[in-house]
Amino acid sequence: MLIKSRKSWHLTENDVTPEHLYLNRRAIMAAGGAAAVSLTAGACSAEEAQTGAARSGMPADGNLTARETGYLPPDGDLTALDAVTGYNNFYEFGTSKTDPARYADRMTTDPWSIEVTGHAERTGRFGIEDLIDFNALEARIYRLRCVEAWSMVIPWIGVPLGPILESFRPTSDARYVAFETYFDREEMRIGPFPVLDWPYVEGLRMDEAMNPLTLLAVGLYDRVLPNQNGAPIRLVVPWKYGFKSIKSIVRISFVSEQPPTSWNRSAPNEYGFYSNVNPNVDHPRWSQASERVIGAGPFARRDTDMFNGYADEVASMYAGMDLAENY
Ligand SMILES: Nc1nc2c(c(=O)[nH]1)N[C@H]1C(S)=C(S)[C@@H](COP(=O)(O)O)O[C@H]1N2
Ligand SMILES: [Mo]
Repeated sequence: MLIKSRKSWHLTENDVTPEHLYLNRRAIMAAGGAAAVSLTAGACSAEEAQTGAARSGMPADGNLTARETGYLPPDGDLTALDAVTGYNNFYEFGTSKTDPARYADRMTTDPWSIEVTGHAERTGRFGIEDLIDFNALEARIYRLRCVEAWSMVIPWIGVPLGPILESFRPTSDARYVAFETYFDREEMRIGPFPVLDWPYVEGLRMDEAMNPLTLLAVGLYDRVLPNQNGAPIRLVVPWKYGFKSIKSIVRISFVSEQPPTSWNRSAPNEYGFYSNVNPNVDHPRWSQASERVIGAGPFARRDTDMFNGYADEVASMYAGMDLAENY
């Protein structure tokens, strides 16, 4: 697949951050087009990663190797790593954008398991190492568009959610998939006045969950996910507002009715179940027509794209639906 050139690929000798190693890899991919490369400095081989693996199945050194499949480059530069990991929404650790980077380290992420329940033939508790093949990860650049009208372009590493859901053999009663975030009052910063009801929950219609764009991410920028970005495993649903991309998942349930979602519960007139990015449907308190580009200076903005730029891949799922009604 051709990759658009980005000015941030022009590297200097001083560029030694993971971010630049990542960009360097992109430049090499663009030039040579190798199928699978590990260019993270010090990345170990698959065997080494296996033997050095912690209980979670994650490579002990935190470096991930991913194939360049299903890679969808949005227009615009990658958001710098320090913005991706320093400007976050993870309300369990506080409501300020810098709280997650300061406090999410307290969260225990190893070992990690996900409980699978509901309308499926295969249910139970699965270790992350049983769900994710760390030797078959994909790298995908997606734009994350927050409902608060800002966006970032993030190189994610993960696996498509669909085949994982299939492996549980959902029955015909499974019409939606519900997700739940880890919750621990000691490790998280839960104040006396609940901003949201905990644990954080989200949901997708079955076809949305199975859409090839829907990613279960375990890393970004060639590294395992930092806690503030939803370690060790989070959803990325690129055509929906960021809050649908639930972090630190501990439960997946196959359900027959549309499941409750945390933001919809807290303000149903502001946050719907679908929450597809739509520049034509304003939030009751602000416009969704454009967005702030995080990490590109205080005035950098761009027009918001329908379905966040992924209309070709997802618009057909909503054919015939009134998107102002089903926001
Ligand atoms: N558990 C949980 N998941 C969450 C959130 C949260 O507060 N708690 N915030 C959401 C919102 S509003 C956004 S915009 C994205 C932000 O992801 P990022 O910090 O990795 O950029 O995470 C989403 N997932
Ligand atoms: Mo968000």
